[in-house]
Amino acid sequence: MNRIRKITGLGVAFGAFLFLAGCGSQKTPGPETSVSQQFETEMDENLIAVGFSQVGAESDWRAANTESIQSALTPENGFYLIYEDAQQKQENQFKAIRNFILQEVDYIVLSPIVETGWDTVLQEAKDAGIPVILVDRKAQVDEALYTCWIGADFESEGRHAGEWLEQYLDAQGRADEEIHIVTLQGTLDSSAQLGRTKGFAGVMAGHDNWKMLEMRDADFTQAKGQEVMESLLQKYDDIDVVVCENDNMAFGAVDAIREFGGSCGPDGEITILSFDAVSAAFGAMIAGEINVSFECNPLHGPKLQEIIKALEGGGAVDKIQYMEETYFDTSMDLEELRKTRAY
Ligand code: GYE
Repeated sequence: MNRIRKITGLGVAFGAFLFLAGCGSQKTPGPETSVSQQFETEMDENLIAVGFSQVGAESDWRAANTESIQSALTPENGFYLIYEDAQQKQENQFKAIRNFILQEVDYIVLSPIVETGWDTVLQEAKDAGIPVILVDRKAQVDEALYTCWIGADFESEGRHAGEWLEQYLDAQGRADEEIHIVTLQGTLDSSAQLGRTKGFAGVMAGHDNWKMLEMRDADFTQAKGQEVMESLLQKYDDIDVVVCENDNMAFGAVDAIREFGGSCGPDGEITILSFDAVSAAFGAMIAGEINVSFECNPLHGPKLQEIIKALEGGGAVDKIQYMEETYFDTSMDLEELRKTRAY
């Protein structure tokens, strides 16, 4: 593949950056070599071009995920990364992928916002001979349309949440009490939403006394989490448990409960279960606002780097690769644990 031709357009943009950076340090490119030519020369020799279509910037988890990938796929590590933020819209991801194909990148990395609707665009990437690596969320397509996927086992996260609640209620002597639950769901049809909902429902099926009052989409954002929780509090006066399918929605739910004059967390009336275990969730647990957060590891960068290097060397990679995960609750030494966390 010709790495000079494919990034010519980008070379101009990057060249402009070099030029500005050069101005700051009093270095300007010589008249005989344009900045874009300098960039092209560098690309030709060393760098693997990767187009990365990210979902958006909806949560702390997403920010940590973007940061991890951007700091792994650097020129120092042998990569030229083209990052596209889809702002939570699948159409923007389609556009980004088609642009990556036009630019003839070496690899496409895609975090699919939802699971469905990818057949056509991924077939286009395949026809162009560009390997696609799925990160974080899955796409329901023929396996031949992507090289591999890395991410979390969302269903097991949901199951662990259900099992945690079982033990928690048991320890409080509430195992046989009628328990009223609401769920703030993540973006509907996203892998994290589907898996967490399914895993929790599996445990719920074994408890006739657990009643799911309502499940509502709050799109993984704090603002939506707050708004949806407000309306649930107006509708039901007997909520015992809120399952928040990510930490940011949990932060919104806590705000709504407080504004409503209610209380939550280990010493409050409403038990809050959450997912991700980002740094701010440790803060919320330490402050006694939420009870537990199930870890979802966003640090995909190093693994992605390893996979691409293996593929470049002609090696095979596992089709499905899960990240290791655990959970954290208020019975633990969260101050100490927080110090060991990278996000
Ligand atoms: O839990 C949430 C983010 O797909 C695992 O997306 C990811 C989820 C994560 O917005 O915070």
